[in-house]
Formats: sequence, structure tokens, C-alpha cells
Amino acid sequence: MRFDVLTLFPEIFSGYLTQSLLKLAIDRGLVRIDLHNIRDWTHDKHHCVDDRPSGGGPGMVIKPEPVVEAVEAVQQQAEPPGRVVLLTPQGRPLDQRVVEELAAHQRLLLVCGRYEGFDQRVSDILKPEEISIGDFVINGGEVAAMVVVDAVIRLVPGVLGDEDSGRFDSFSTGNRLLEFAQYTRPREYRGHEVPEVLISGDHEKIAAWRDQSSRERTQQRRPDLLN
Ligand code: JD8
Repeated sequence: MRFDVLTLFPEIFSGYLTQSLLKLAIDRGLVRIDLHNIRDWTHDKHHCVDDRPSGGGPGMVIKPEPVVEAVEAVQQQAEPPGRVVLLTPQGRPLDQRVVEELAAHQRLLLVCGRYEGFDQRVSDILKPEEISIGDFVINGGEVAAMVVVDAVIRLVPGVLGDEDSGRFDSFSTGNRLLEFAQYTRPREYRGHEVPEVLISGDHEKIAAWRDQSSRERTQQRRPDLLN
């Protein structure tokens, strides 16, 4: 799986790229992430990427030319052409279904905006998949792109130690309920005990308890997931 991330602030990704699960996947050759600075596709002396909004108003808008030319140049750098994904508050809300769809592509180009966002013609010309990570406001597309990468790489075969673990996560294809409660040692902590069944060794009973725990939690916290 290859990701090309187009951004005005590639440095934001450096800590994340050297993080364990992703770094291991990159080192193993399962995932590749190339960073591209949109500013490299400006033509003027001052490398200007933004301008004042047409019609007035606060803030600055990212000019269309460097973004469209950056995407076209990055597409030419490798085969196959990637699906272009624009991170934007106006996008399709990200959920595990969308993550599964994105993971089906061999290559994704993640385009990250800042300020008041991109000139509308970026979308009109590139026809990207527009994705939002949720109904809240963040300052730019970079953190949203990292969320997409983080969720998608879990579905790349071999990235997780155990081949199956990503598939059985909460919200994944096999199971759209919340996770059951987890415990570890000590058996008792400040008067709170690990449920007896979990140390019984009876695997059938443990499975039933966990199933019940998942259902109860989902009913209590996310009843919207049950229908
Ligand atoms: C991209 C700039 C900042 C601040 C308008 C667009 C995603 N779920 C999400 N929330 N916010 C974003 C997001 C925010 C962005 C940009 C994504 C580029 N901004 C906002 C308020 C004024 N701009 C996002 N995915």
C-alpha cells in the first residue's frame, strides 16, 4: 500500500512516521509513505500558496494551481495512479466502512489543506473523494490524514502481528459492536475484582461473557450501532 501525502507542513508527519506499528510496516516493505510539499509547485518568486477569499471575509484560501499541479506531478511519479482523497469538514464522514473502501486501493493520495481550505476548483478539477474525520473543527487536514493512514494500515495484510485482529475490531466487517471489557492482573485492585469467569479457563463461558459485555456496552453507550 502506498500513500502520497500532499501538504504545506510535511514536518507534522515526521514523528508519526517513526512510530512503532507504522515504522515496522514501512521497514517490512508493506507500506510506503511519501511526503510532498505543495509549496514546491508554486512558480512565483515568493512561493505563494494562498490568497484572499473572493467576495471578502477572514483568512486565506489556498490557490488552485499549486495543488492541482502537485497532484498531477505526484500521480506521474509512480504506477498505478492513486485515488485522490481530500480531507475536509465537508467530506463524507469517516467510519470503518469508508476505511475498508480506502484500504481496497493500492495507492492513495491524501491532500491536506490549511487556513480556510482550498479554492473550490481543486475539487471541481480533481474530483477527489472528500472525507471528514468527524463533526468537529480542526486546524488543517494533516491530523485527519494521519487518522486515515492509521486506520487503513491496520487492514493491510501483515501489518498487524496477528492476521485476523484488525478484522475483528469494533466496527470492522465481522463485528460492529463495541469491544467487551478487558482485564489483566492483579485479580483484585482496590476492591475491584476481575470477573470470576475470565479466570475459570472455560472458553465457552468466556466467549458468552464477552459477547454479553459487548452487547451491554453497546446498548448503554452507542445504541445507534444496534440498528
Ligand atoms: C482540512 C483547513 C481548517 C477551520 C475552515 C477549513 C477533516 N473533520 C474535520 N474537521 N476539520 C477538518 C479540516 C479542517 C481544515 C482543513 C480539514 C483545512 N481547515 C478549517 C475552520 C474554517 N477551515 C476535518 N478532515
